[in-house]
Amino acid sequence: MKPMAQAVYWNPKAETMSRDALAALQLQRLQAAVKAAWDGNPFLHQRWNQVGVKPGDIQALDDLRLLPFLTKEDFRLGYPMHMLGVPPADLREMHMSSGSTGSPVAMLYTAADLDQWAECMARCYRMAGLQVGEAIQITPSFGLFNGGFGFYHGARKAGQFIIPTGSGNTPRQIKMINDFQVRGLMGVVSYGIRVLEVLQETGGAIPSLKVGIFGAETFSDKLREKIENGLGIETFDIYGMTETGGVGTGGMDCPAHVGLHQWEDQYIIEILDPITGKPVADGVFGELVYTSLTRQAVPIFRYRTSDLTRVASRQTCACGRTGLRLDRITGRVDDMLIVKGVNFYPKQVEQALMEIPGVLPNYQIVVEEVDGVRDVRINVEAQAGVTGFIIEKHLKEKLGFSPKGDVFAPGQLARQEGKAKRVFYKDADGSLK
Ligand code: DLL
Repeated sequence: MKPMAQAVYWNPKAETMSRDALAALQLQRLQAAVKAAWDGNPFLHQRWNQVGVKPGDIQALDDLRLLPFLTKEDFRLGYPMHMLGVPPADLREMHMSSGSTGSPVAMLYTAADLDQWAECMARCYRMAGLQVGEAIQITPSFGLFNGGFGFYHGARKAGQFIIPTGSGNTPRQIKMINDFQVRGLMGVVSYGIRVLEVLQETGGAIPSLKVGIFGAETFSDKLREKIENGLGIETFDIYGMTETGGVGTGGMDCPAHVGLHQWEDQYIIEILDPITGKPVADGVFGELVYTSLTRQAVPIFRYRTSDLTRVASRQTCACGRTGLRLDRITGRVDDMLIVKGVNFYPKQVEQALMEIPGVLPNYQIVVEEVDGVRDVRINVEAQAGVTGFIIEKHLKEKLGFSPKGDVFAPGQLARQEGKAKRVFYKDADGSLK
């Protein structure tokens, strides 16, 4: 018997639609979404009224630019339900992120919103080559963080065999992978590193695992290579955020690994100059801005993500998908560090560190003031033989400045559950914030 062909698309029509058809669908959905928000969303109605825009003004896709931006601050002020556009009785779930400042950002979902989220995620599962009935293990916590439930809702739709371990207890996670012949591991990037560390400590193996879908944090190509080689898997970079509706709503890379495929039938993507707010040309880095086309409870129009990327391509990909591809995320607009006149993002430090043989994936960037001048110290875990001098020399070559490098034995630097904190600020009393 001939083996059954692998399904590569979850929704072939939406994923391979011509760009002309896509643009027509986007305009039709945008006009309907603006009209629905004008009629049913008091927060957006008032905001648009203030700037004098009405639904009838949206005649072409470019007219989107008439609408004012939304920012994280709007979500913070809008907490808990001031941005709601449907009757509260229509709500079925919520998720929340606390962000670095601790002010909560809540996302509310109707049944249709949960289905839209699951649709985006189901596309990601097939794109990573996971087929009906294949086992996946979901390692983010099941709670307010959207990661656990987002992977879950999508996996229910896509028909995966779900092992919902949630976070923690890595030796048990490894046992479950082997016991249930898990093929796909879902998690935040740091969790991929954690599994690798524990396997290396214990000498264990996870031969059934073939795919890792990781996201929620930036990760350099070098770190990705270490995770892939160490675990013997192919990894996929999955993107999304609370405000767009959660993990997977911001797309993922396909097996060609040339950028994050966007779900343009669900969202309009803009890349803007973060300072002027004007569009930048394809290929130029800028701030990613999302408009949702199909979300009901808290639709977003021109939401400024603060994430930096650029349009990698609008051409049909080798995988046949037609949605535009974005570069993997470089960092956040507010993540850029300026030290001794040199600008850099934490991801660049990570890439440089991972190029040094013997340096392990757990590191800290500590910003401190020495005699009134801002300086940076890099703490890394490394195998014997790696010295502070080696770190300093390599970073000087790669980044153009020379931070102090402190080397720690494996396992000595603090670890967080969930997303890793990489950048710390040292207070006058020596404590790290
Ligand atoms: O982190 C959603 C998610 C969960 C994505 C699990 C992937 C896997 P938030 O907690 O709201 O949601 O954080 C969103 O995390 O604006 C980015 O700055 C960052 N981020 C998310 N995915 C990636 C990624 C989830 N693949 C914020 N690469 C976003 C880089 C990412 N940064």
